[in-house]
Amino acid sequence: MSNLIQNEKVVNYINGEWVTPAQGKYASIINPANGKAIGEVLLSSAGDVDHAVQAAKQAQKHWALVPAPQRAEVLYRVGLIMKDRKEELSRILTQEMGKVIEEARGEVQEGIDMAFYMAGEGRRLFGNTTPSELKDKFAMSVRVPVGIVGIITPWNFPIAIATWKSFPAIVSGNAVIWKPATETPLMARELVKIFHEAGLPKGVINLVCGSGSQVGNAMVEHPDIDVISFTGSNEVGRNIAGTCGSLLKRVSLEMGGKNAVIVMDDADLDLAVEGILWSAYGTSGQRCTACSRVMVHEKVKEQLEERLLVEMEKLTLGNGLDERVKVGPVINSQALRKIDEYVQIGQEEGAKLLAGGSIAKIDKLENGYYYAPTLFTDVKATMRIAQEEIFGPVVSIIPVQSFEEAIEVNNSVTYGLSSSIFTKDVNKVFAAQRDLDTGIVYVNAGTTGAEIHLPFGGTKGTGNGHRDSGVQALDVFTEWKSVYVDFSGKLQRAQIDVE
Ligand code: UN1
Repeated sequence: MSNLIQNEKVVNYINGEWVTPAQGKYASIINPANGKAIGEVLLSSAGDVDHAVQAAKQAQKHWALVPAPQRAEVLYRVGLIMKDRKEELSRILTQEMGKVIEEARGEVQEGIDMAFYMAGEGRRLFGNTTPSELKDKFAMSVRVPVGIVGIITPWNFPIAIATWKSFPAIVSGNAVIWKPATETPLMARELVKIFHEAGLPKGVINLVCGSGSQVGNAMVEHPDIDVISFTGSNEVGRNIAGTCGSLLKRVSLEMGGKNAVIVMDDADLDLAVEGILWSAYGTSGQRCTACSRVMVHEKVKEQLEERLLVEMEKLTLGNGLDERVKVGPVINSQALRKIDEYVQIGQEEGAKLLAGGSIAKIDKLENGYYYAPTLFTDVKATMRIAQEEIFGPVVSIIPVQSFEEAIEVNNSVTYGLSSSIFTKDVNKVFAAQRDLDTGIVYVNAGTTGAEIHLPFGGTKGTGNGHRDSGVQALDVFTEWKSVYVDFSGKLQRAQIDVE
């Protein structure tokens, strides 16, 4: 295999320059496929965040005055460079995060799509014109940038999620401070290098690497960061929301899911099996949208289980750089332990283990973090394995007796990101899309695979009402300004001079 990464050092990028402190602490970057260090990342402090914010404030004043179509051209060039470098970026992504190369290519493609989509937005950024109550008066509302945007991104989609947030922020005239996950700073560095090459003015994006407790907190608390956009765990998200609430700072949160596939008795079972496997074990179950529950009608339960088990045999586990591998490692040893703990919990709760259920050892890769794709059945909707986000390759089959019960079980969790139903009954299709309490609903497909030009996010504990990607992402990064132009030549008083 060529182009293997080693000895990389990721530092901060502030005001258009890579900043290497004379003294600084670093954390190792580990390839989860074999547990080997491939580089190190700077652990920054609150002072570094402030340095970046000062640079961003200067830059933003000018950037906001660049016409939006010109700002968009930078994103267009970003998209072209990403497209040229797609294979190289995908290989870095697999080595840093572990997802299989085919999925890494898919993730980079999401970023490319987002670049071209948001580049187009530079020629729209639509506002509204609205008739005034008064004669010879023009009324409109326009989007204006919020100012300084803080984005905090996770390791599971280190480039796609960063593009969902930074591209709309940048095209709408903001400057960005970006804290990537400490597990995946190499992808962040690559995206920043691409911005640089595409001609983004200095200070418009600033990368500050480090931990959530240092860098993340400093960003959330910084008085000059106007909005925080975060994707990550529910626990961290709630803390961020608390602080932002007390500071009256705008915050957009995306905090995972407990996503389910419903299989009705009239479903195409082969299709359902494919959909479940792809959404459950793809990315080793480490997508916010991953399928971790299957509500199957009892009439087809046994058939579905049999077919799932046959197909699960074919899921080769291993290093994602190998094109034949279907399931890669999980991110690190803590994740491996957490998944294993949940499997123990499931067994203690009385769920029946049909497949997997253990840490996998793979020849020559014994230090990688592999978990065997795991399937439980006869799970009750109230069990912890059916309620809590595991973020690993573990699926719970919950037998149900009716469509209504399936919907109820789907909606019984605290999360509301994605859901899916396999059925041929058009009435159930329309009822399900209405009644499933999630931000994303799929019919005759798994729970993963959201497209970037639609809003991404969910209900209940998944978020706080904002959306990533789609045109709706602009709402996170812009203020609405209402503008009234009176061309009557006299003072007209609204609500009073209306006769
Ligand atoms: C995530 O796991 O946070 O819909 C993002 C999907 C991908 C994005 C997932 N397009 O599965």
